[in-house]
Amino acid sequence: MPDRFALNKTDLWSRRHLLKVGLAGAGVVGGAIALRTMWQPRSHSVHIPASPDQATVEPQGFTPLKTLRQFDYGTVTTENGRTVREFRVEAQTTTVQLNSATSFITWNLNGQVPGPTFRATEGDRIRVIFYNRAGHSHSLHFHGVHESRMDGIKPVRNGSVFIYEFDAEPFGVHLYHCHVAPVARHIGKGLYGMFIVDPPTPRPPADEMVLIMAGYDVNGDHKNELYAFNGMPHYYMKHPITIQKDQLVRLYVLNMIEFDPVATFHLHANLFQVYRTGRHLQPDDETDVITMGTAERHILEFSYRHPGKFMFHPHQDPIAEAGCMGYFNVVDRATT
Ligand SMILES: [Cu+2]
Repeated sequence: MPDRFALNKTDLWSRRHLLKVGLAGAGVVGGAIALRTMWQPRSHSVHIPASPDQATVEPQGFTPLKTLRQFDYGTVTTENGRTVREFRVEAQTTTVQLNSATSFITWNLNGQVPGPTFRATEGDRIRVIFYNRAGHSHSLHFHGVHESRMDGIKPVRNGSVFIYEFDAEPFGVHLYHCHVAPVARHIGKGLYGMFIVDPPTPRPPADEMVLIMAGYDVNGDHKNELYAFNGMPHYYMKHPITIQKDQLVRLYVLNMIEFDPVATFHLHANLFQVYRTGRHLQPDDETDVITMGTAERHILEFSYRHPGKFMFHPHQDPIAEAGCMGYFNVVDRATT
């Protein structure tokens, strides 16, 4: 991207400034035809059981439930007959209380760790307007296929904007993260998220959810002292994820743990179909433990025959016991 897109203004979101850099005509600020589709559920034919636990908002200001079932489809416009999805994200610095004894300064997108789950269909044009207000240089490096200048390895200075634009390809489960060195530190402080590219023919309806595993090095010793699914240690132990008996669950799972070479994902009392990197429409494997290196991700599909509470966690048990562990609460529809 040319340097003219690197700005140093405080009101960069204003239409006036976007016009100045010549982006309004390209649909950057949207228009009458723009359709905001943030947080839409993927399918209306799926029953998501209500759960009193899931209404809980953690006092520290962000909640893992935002990551679990919310997908950001961007602001949709059509340019030259083609779907363009525009996402606006702001890098911020936010202090989060990870537990009663540990507060932690995160670097994050839009005040949430993990960042929003961007979602598109293969072939869409993606435009990510990245405004860095976090106080340090950061960047957004997307996995997937794109040209070199969109690869996100060039730091974006604090107070500047960079616009990443590329095609959503290939379909599958991808991710994005800051690529400023030391990368483990920038990821460990929260600058990462999932990027889902749906196949042109959608997958069958399912209760879709995102679980991202990550670690927190809270004392700077290059080891993780705490771990979490979707940002908050032990959250889904205290707030089990309610799911419907006999209904297909489609889990988009990502290992974003730095410093530990691998983590597994294990599901209790069940097996799941594995779609490696989400790259195929037929499962590659069926198991109950899958091993993932850092940045590996898959689609896992399963349903439960029996009601009750069932754990999920990495089988590296110290990782699980330091916060990366949770429950599914399987309920009959009649009881919800
Ligand atoms: Cu960074």
